Amino acid sequence: MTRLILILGDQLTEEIAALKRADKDSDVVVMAEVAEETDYVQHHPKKIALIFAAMRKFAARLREAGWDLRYTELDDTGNSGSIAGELLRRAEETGASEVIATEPGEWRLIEALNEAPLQVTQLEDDRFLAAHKTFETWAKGRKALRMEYFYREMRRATGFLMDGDQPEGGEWNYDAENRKPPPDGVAFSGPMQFTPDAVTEEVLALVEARFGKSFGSPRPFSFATEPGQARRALTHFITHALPSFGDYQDAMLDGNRFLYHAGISAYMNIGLLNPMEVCRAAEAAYREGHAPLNAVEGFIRQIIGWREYVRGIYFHEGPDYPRRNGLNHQRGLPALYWGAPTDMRCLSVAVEQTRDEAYAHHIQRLMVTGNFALLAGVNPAEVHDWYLRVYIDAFEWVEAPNTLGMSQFADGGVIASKPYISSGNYINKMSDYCKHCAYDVKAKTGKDACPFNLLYWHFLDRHRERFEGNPRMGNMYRTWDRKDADRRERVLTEAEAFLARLSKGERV
Ligand code: FAD
Ligand code: DLZ
Ligand code: SF4
Repeated sequence: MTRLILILGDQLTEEIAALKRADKDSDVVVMAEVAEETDYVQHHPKKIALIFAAMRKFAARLREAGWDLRYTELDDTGNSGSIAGELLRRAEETGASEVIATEPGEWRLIEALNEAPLQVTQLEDDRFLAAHKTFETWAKGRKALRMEYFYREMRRATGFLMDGDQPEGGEWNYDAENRKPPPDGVAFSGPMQFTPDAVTEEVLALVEARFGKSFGSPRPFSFATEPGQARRALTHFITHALPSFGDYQDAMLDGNRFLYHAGISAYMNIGLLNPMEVCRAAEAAYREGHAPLNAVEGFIRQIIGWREYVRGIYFHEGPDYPRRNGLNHQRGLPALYWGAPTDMRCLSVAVEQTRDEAYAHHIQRLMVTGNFALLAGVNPAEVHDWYLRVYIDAFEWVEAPNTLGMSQFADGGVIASKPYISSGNYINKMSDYCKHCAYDVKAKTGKDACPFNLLYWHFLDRHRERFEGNPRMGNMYRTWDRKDADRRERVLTEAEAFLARLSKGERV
């Protein structure tokens, strides 16, 4: 009996669960470019181009390997516009009534598949190390679900950087060595770039025609669109950047968009790279003496720690997670997030490179765009929508916990034990943005005062009830309370004036 095997645009590997369960002689593989997926948020055009190009090439590889594969292009007549619709169409065409899928990474699509009038089995996505059951077992009975403890379990489970049952070098985490300010020069020219081939060019023309009005442009396009290229990009990173990844992980530079970051998140998220192979390559670099322990431990922690942990949280917390607003923030997203001119250099750099590259590295996302939105009290649903729209690697399972949990504290502290907030001082220490800024990072009040300095105290003051008792924040409140009353009043009044200008859409 023919069954349909569904492969989604972020499941592009021969190792995907549904395909491993399929029978080449009798089953039919279904892949579809559909408006429901391109339009549920207005994705960055580079993301759509990457997914379509990689989908088309994956489909070609499967056909070559002998699969009966039905592929719907976005412009095909008869395209029903949704994944469920395409499954129904292919079911009628082939006589199939059963679908084998791999569980999607967004509740929205899991629910759509559950509601489809077909018998759909959703298999667990075993590209991830922690199965749902593993995460639930770990989470059960814990008061707080902290990444660090989950990460140690993953280290033990994988054996990465283990020396028997002890962590390599005696410590689980070498972050204390990883907070160096930006270097004078960077000896890495960024992720490997690839010239688009005919398949990618065709997709780029389609994306330009259909999504030309979105934030950002599909061209120039230099991403890997097949596994061989993604592996070369990984090797390029391991060879040229991994040794310095740890030292400069938190640094930011005005003229350098990637520093020593890998630029491989999208490849892992859509199936071009397997996360375990990435970690194996990093560990080998350490064992061969090519990269130091602080760099390799930090890198592996991002993947088997943070990446697995945020996915665990997304599924553990349930479909309402993206709608949480624990601090009741209601401000609309400022226009500067869509490129409206701003005098704040850190924000203009982060937003400009986001538009150009569909990429910003972690500290830019967390401590510049995220920090500002949190301090300004922007509605987390709007912040979530922005992050899901603008980054090439954005899928809700990873984007929502990072945005709502880690960055906006909107989940009430499930992920973070305290909000990630900072004044301008932190940005000044970790970047060279302030040197080129119209504001003065040292000024605490007055017309030149860095807005982060005003908003930082405003945030603490307006959320005193919520955070004063937090043991990790007591010092901040003591510092605030030591300032004389006039000074506090002045900071708050200037912060209010700044927020009022922001709300009116004035240039800030
Ligand atoms: P590197 O800095 O080189 O790190 C290596 C790898 O570690 C990454 O490729 C990524 O797979 C993994 N990683 C690192 N940090 C995290 C993290 N916090 N969560 C999950 N994986 C991590 N990552 C996404 O993949 N998709 C998103 O939509 C996304 N949204 C984010 C939103 C916010 C507000 C924040 C603060 C972070 C977000 N991240 C997201 C995490 C992180 O910023 C990106 O994974 C990273 O910047 C990707 O660039 P890179 O490959 O150069 O990473
Ligand atoms: C992101 C995306 C886009 C833009 N387009 C498609 C598509 O046309 N067809 C498809 O199968 N997948 C696409 N995707 C990826 C899905 O949105 C993704 O599988 C879900 O968001 C779950 O992670
Ligand atoms: Fe950003 Fe303030 Fe520094 Fe300007 S002075 S770059 S606004 S932190």
